[in-house]
Amino acid sequence: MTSDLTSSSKFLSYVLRHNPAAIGVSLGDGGWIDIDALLSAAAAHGRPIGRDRLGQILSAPGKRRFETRGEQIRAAQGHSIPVDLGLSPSPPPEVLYHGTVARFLDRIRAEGLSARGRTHVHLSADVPAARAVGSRRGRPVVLVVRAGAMHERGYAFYRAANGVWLAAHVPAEWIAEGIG
Ligand code: HQG
Repeated sequence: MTSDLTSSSKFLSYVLRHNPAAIGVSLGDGGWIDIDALLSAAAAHGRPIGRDRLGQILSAPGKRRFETRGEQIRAAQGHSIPVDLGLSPSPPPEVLYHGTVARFLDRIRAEGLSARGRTHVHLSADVPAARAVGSRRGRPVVLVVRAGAMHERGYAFYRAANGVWLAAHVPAEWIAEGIG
């Protein structure tokens, strides 16, 4: 993405995941909002994003951060505000990965993975994706989560529209190992 597109995408992520009130809008059930209402409010707050640019953001390769439904849009995952995405539990692959950094490992080994500021723990289906998440904070460490076994024990997993896996919590005993 160009830096312009990235900047608009980050702004929309911020509004739709964390702070719709920043531009005076609120999200409906499931975190959806009318695209026109969103773009007008963004423009009124000095962040004009045209339909063309939104289309480029939506179709950009890589992580699909937003999903649309008719004339509505929402963040596919990553919320810190309470949004019920309405996802059904789904059987996960045998293993999922979580990208983090070394300084969090002691606490993660003690407490497991917690959602921290977000509504869910975020898990990736492949190592490169997890490594990319971890590298936002420094040298990445990828943890292997025994998702299949967890699921058999009754833990719920959800797959967001963009393929990110979500869980409420991953107790430490289900974290198998770290890949440096
Ligand atoms: C860590 C991005 C101490 C956890 C990504 C992570 C993702 C603990 C940080 C999405 C812990 C939370 C989410 C514990 C977890 N003690 N630290 N018990 N449990 N942590 O940003 O997974 O690119 O809320 O390892 O791609 O990093 O912005 O979660 O380092 O999908 O679209 O606490 O955000 O999406 O950090 O990232 P975050 P995350 P975008």
